[in-house]
Parts: sequence; structure tokens; C-alpha cells
Amino acid sequence: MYRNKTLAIIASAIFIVVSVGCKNGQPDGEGSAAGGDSSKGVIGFVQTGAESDWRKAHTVSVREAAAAAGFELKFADGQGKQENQIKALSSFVAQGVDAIILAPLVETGWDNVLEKAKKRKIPVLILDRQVDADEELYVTYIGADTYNEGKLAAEWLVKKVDGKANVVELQGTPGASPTINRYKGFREIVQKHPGIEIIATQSGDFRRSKGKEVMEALLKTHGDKVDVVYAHNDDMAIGAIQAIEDAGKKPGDDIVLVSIDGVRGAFESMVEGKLNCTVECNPLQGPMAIEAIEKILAGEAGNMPKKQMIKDEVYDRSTAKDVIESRQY
Ligand code: GYE
Repeated sequence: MYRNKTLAIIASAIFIVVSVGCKNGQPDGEGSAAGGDSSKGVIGFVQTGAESDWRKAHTVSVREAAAAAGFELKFADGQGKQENQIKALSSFVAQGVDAIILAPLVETGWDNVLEKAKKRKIPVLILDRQVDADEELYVTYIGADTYNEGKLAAEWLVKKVDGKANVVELQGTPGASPTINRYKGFREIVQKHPGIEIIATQSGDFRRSKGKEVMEALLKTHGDKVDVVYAHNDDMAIGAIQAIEDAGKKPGDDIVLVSIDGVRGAFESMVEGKLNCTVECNPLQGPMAIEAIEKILAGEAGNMPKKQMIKDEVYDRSTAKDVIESRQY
């Protein structure tokens, strides 16, 4: 009897742990709740992963804004795979959440799953990265003008190197809209300056470790020919800085580095003199996204523009020290 009772207590303890760890019968990372109550409604948020410091700040911003507004937020971590994101989105549709926020890993391949949401009349807001899909399938897109960020990085560089340099480029995740846009925007400016040559371009997947790895290989192949690193995000630039130092060179002086995001690590690197410039890309998109969801749920989706862009600034070594304390991410 005593033994049975003990077993029953152990069994119910295991049940509680399992049910807390797998809310709604889903494994962690594919739909775990993140606080807030559901009085206002339930939002399913499908995130790309946690590839960079920018991404971590983005996740926190959305979670906090949802909680502050009184929504329950169900969070799905795509872990860098589109198939995970598609599964999570389908599952949110099946659960009948009130609205979905999708930060799409790549641009294409969303039509089918967005159709499912539309059929169930669940509004979808595309956040941060863009989709290449029929505009009728989502309510609005909110994010940064990543094409312009590529242009701003190039304009800063042209001035810095006086129109003459060999550049190596560290691209973001292949097929992601900021990768495509930062690639194209940079070239729009650079092609007007024949003295600037992009001698190599390779993906570092927006990750610090991959940025370092790719930079090591590029330095082996191109050696002293490399004058400039253009990285599609700060994390890859920080990885490249390590590779440059390991190769016995001085980042920021022997090799100029320009990147995008404006995360704290980039400001620290600029203060140390190792990164030359970062173009801001604001990840604090939660308040804007949640405000839009509130409007959509209040029946005001019809008046909403299809694209809402956030404005960015350029920072370089000369201003880093003065602004670092005021940075929020
Ligand atoms: O630049 C990078 C992140 O989609 C704009 O994704 C975003 C990019 C950001 O991982 O750091």
C-alpha cells in the first residue's frame, strides 16, 4: 500500500514536469508558452532561431511587448530550419490561435502554409524578414529596409577607402531577404566605383562561429590582398575579427571591417578600434508588431499598409564611445 502510494506520487510528479515542459503536448521550442495571460488573445510567434545577438534581442522584444499588452504568446523556435517553421505555423493554425507572427528564415516556400492560415481566417503578420508570396496571404510586413542598409554600408566604405579596395563579403543565410537585399544594395553603390572590387563572397549564416571559419579560409586563399570585410551582420564581423587577429593582423587598421545590426558587441569592438563601422538594424520590433496585431484584431487590417519599414542610422569608430551607453540592445 505504502509502496503504491509512493509510486503514485512519483508518477504524478513526473506528469506535472512533463506537462509543464511540453505545453499543449508540444516539445519545448515548438510551442512553449511565454507568460502573459490570454485575456487579450493568443499569438503564435514563429521565430527563425537564435543565430545572432540581434535575433536574441528581437525575441525578447516580441515576448515583452506581447506580455505588456496582455496577450498570451506561444513561441516556436525554428532552430534555423524552414521545415520547423512550417510545422510550427501549421500547428498554430490547427490550435486556432488568434493571430500569428512569422519571422521567415528564407523568402520563398511559404504559400501553402499561409493558405492554411487564410482558410482558417487567422491573420498573419510577417516580421523582420520578407516573404516572396501572394500579398493576399498576409496582413502586413514590418521590418527594416535591409536593401538600404547594404547601400549605407557601401556609401560609408567608398568614402573610407577613397574608392579603392579589395573587399571580401560574408553573406547571411542563403535565401533570406536581408542576405539578398544587403548583397544587392551594397553592389548598387559599389559598382559605380571601379576601384572597389569584391574578390570573394561566401555565406557565414549570420553566425559568429561561421564568420570566423569562413574568414580563416578567405585569409588563407587571398592573404594580403584583403583590404576590407563587408559582413551582413555584426556577429560574423566579430568572428572575422578573431580570425584576422589569429592571422597576426590588426582588425580595424590592416583590414577595414564594416557590418550591419548595431548590437552591443559591435559598439564594444568599435570602442576597441577593431570594427570600423556598423549600420544599425533595429531589432526592437515587438511594440510595433503587437500594436499592429491589436489593430488587426480590432478589425482595422483594411487600413494597414502592406509594408512598414523601420529607419536605420550609421555609426562608426568616431561616434561609438559617445553612444555606447545609450544602446538598448
Ligand atoms: O541582421 C541578423 C539576424 O533578419 C535583419 O537576422 C535580420 C538579420 C540580422 O540573424 O543578425
